[in-house]
Amino acid sequence: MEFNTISMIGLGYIGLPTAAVFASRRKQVIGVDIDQQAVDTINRGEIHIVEPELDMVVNAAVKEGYLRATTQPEPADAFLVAVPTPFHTDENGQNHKADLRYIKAASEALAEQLKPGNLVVLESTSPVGATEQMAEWLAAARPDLTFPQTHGEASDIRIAHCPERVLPGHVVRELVENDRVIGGMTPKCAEAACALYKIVVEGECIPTTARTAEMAKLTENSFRDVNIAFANELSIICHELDINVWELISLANRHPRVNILTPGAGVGGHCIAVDPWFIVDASPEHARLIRTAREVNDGKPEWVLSRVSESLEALHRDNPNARRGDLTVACLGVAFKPDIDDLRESPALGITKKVAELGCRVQVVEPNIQALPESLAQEHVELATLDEALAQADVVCVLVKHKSFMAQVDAIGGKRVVIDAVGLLG
Ligand code: SAJ
Repeated sequence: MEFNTISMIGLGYIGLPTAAVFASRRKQVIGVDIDQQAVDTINRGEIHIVEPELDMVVNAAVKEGYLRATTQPEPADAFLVAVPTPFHTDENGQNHKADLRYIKAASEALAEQLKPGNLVVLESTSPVGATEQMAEWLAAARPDLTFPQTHGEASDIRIAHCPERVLPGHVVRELVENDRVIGGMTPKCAEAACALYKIVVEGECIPTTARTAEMAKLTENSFRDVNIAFANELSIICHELDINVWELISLANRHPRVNILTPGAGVGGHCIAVDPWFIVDASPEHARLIRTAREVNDGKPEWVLSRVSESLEALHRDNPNARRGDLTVACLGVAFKPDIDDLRESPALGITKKVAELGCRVQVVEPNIQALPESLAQEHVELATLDEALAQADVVCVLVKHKSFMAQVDAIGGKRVVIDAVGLLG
């Protein structure tokens, strides 16, 4: 199977880097996105997302004529789908269900361009069965073609799932270096997808079934979530028992078979806090540990907030005449993890908003942004430098372990009331 033209449907955090990396291997890549602004930006050789090194790769690919973006799919040898798969909950915040509407829309849009011999790969993190569902949508749109679910190895169209597994901040490197799990709807589908990814992947391409590949991705992120939940739970227990959890973890990790992750302000981003729910939804009775881990991690910001409230109460007890608005809390970090500017689904941002609701003045120190997000646009909340915040704050709350904070550990640790959610002070 020859892949000269590759179409990437969805040009977001995964789709754009993937498209650019294929283009850097001198393949003709047609990127497709419904967002006209993103399309225009890319066609100028620029990028609309923040990811180290990506601007250079996209710029070169566009300038050399290998990458072009458009809003409508065009014919290609292979179509890769990297669109969002969010979940929705009921009115009580329960019953997390995967929302496949973007996969459906992408399938319907690309189906018009399919021709015999084409390969379609779903990259979006998806619940088990989503690839088969995508195949059904494609087949419904193109009754003139045959698909693996009805014609097996003899089908006109090959279909596979190859979940993305790159870490934001290291996407360009990990896209090339990481191993890829490649789940075909049939062995020939997997073989075709392996041949496609080998154009760019230096890691191993390991064939399996589509359902196993879907579950593998969910498992990776759930494994991480469960282990972070263990660390977060330990941090709460240790606080109750007056034990330094950071020392405890570093001691326990000296055991050759123990490797505890790092407690924090909660689990943010679009992946680890979402994907485990796909497993819980598929097997609610049996996914007990995975569900509990989600609940533990989702509960952590509330616990950090309760410590801020307690500190403010204690300050009021010491100084009964002080009004709430006289007290200042410095929130250090609002990104969803260290050294990025991404505030999406950030527990630190959520905590900061709630601290602001306590009525105190809030100084937000986030060296990776230039202006406060809309959700913090209030009179008593301001973006400050670390020095300004340390000079004024009554309570310092460390929510993200940015490198620039680590350089100022002594100054931060010197403050009287410090709530350290991330172990900056050790
Ligand atoms: N976190 C902790 N303690 C830790 C590690 C992380 O509290 O010890 C928090 C972070 O602060 C952050 C969240 O967890 O809020 C997630 O951060 P992360 O860096 O662990 O992961 P993501 O969400 O940026 O990317 C993950 C990665 N998955 C795994 O490491 C198994 C990445 O490889 C996936 O491609 C990505 O999800 C995805 O797209 O699914």
